Amino acid sequence: VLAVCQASTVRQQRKFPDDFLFGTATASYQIEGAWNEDGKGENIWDYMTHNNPTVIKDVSNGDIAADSYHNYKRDVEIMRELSLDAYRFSLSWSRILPTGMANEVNPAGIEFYNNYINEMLKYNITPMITLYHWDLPQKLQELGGFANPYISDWYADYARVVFENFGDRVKHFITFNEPREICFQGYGSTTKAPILNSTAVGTYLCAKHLVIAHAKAYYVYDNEFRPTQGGQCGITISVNWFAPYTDSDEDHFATEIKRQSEWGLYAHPIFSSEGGFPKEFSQRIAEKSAQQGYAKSRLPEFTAEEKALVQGSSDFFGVNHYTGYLISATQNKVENPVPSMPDDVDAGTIVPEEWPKSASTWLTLAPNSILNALTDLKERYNNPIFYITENGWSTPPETGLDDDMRGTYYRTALESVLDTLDAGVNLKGYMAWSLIDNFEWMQGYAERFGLYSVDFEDPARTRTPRKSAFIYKHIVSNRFIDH
Ligand code: BGP
Repeated sequence: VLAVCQASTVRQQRKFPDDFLFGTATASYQIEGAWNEDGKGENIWDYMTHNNPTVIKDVSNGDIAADSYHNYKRDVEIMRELSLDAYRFSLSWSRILPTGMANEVNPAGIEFYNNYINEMLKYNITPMITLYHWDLPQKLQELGGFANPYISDWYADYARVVFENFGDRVKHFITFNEPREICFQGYGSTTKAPILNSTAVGTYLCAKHLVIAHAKAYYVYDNEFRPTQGGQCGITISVNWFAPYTDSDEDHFATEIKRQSEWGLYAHPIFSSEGGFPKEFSQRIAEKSAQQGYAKSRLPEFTAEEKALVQGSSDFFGVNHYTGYLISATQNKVENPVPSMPDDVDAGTIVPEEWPKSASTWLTLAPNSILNALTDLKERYNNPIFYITENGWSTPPETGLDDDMRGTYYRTALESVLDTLDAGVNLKGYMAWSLIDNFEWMQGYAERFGLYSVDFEDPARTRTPRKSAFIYKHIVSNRFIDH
C-alpha cells in the first residue's frame, strides 16, 4: 500500500525543470519615475500624460511611479526575497538616447542600467532586457514614430548601443513588447500613447515597420555581437487564447481571423515557414479595403527582400499571456467600434459568466488558456523556444495585501504551464507580471498587478509583499506546486 501511495504522490508532484527560468517582469515607464532626471529625454508617455492628463483614469502619470530609479536596490532585494532566477525589465530609450537618435548617448542612463544589471548579477539573477516597452522618445514620434519607415534604422542604431553596453553581461534580449498593443492601440485607436487613432492605415504601417525594425535589430545582434557575446535575441507578442463560441464553420473562421489579427500579423512574418503577413487576414483586409473604395489594400506589402529579412529573425518567441475569449461570427458584435477605423475582424467576443473576473475589464481566468495558446503556437511555428514573458492578475487598490485570487490565478496558470511542458512545448521560462505595483498605463494606479504592493502615497514608495508573493516564492523555490 505504501509503495502505491508513494508512486501516486510522485506522479502528482510534477516538477519544473532545473533550468526553467522563473522570474517577474516590469517596464521602464511603469516603475522608474525620474522622468526628467540626469539627462533623460521626454518620451511619448511623458508627453501624453503632461499634455492630455485626463486620458488616464485617475489623472496620474509615471513621473515618479514606483521610483525604481532610486529604489532599484530594494527591487533587487525583492527579487531575492522571491527566490527568482530571472528578471525581465525594459530600458527607457530616451534615458539612453535623449532624442532617440544614436549620435547622442546619455552616460547617466548607461550608468543607471549598468548598476541595475550588476546588482542583479551579484545575486545570480539572470537579467532579461526588453529594448522597447512602449516609451518612444517624443522626438521620434514627432518624426512620425512607427508610421515612418526610417524607424527601423533609428531602432537598429539604438539596439546597437544597447548590445554594445550591456551584452557582455546580458544574454537575453527582447526587441519589442507586444507589437499589437503598440500598433493597434497607439496608432489605430486611443487606448495607448501616442493616441493617434489614425485609421487602420496607421496600425498596419506600424505593424510592417515594427517587424522590420525587429529584424534589423536582430541582425545587428546576430552579426556584430552574438559571435563574441553568445546570447539570444527574440520578440514578445501578446497571445491570449481565442476559441470558437460554437462549433460552426463561421465561428471557427472568425476565430482564425481574430488570432491572425491579434498576434498572427506579427508572429507569422517572423516565425512561420511561409513568411509575410498571414494569408486569411491579409485577404480580409484587402476585401474590406475594396468595399471601402480603395484601389489597394490598406495592409502594406513586404518586398521579397523585406520578407526574407524578417523570416526566421528570432531566437525565441516571448509570449505575454493573460486571458481567453470565445469568438462568435454573429453574437456580441460591436458595430463600428472606432468610428474612424473600419473593423477588419468583424467578430464578437464572449466571456462566460463563470470565469473569475479581475479588476481589469479585459482580464478573466480562462481555463487551460496557457496550454491551449502555446500548443497552438507550437504547431503553427514548429515549436521554437518559448518564454512566457508576462502573466498576471489585477486587483483593485482596496484589496491590499490579501490577494487570494491572485494566488489562485498563479497556481492555476502554473498548473497549465506544467501541462504545457508535458505537451512537449519548448517552454523555457515564466515571468509573472508584476514584481511590484506600477503605473498601469491608461488605468494609472487604479489597478494593481504587483506581487508586492507599493504605497504610492508614501514618498519612500515602500514595498510590502502580498499573500501571492509567498505563494509564488514557494513554487519557485520548490519547483513544484503542492496541494
Ligand atoms: C501588458 C503590458 C504590461 C502590463 C499588463 C497589464 O499588456 O505589457 O506592461 O501593463 O499588460 O495590463 P494593463 O496595464 O493594460 O492593465
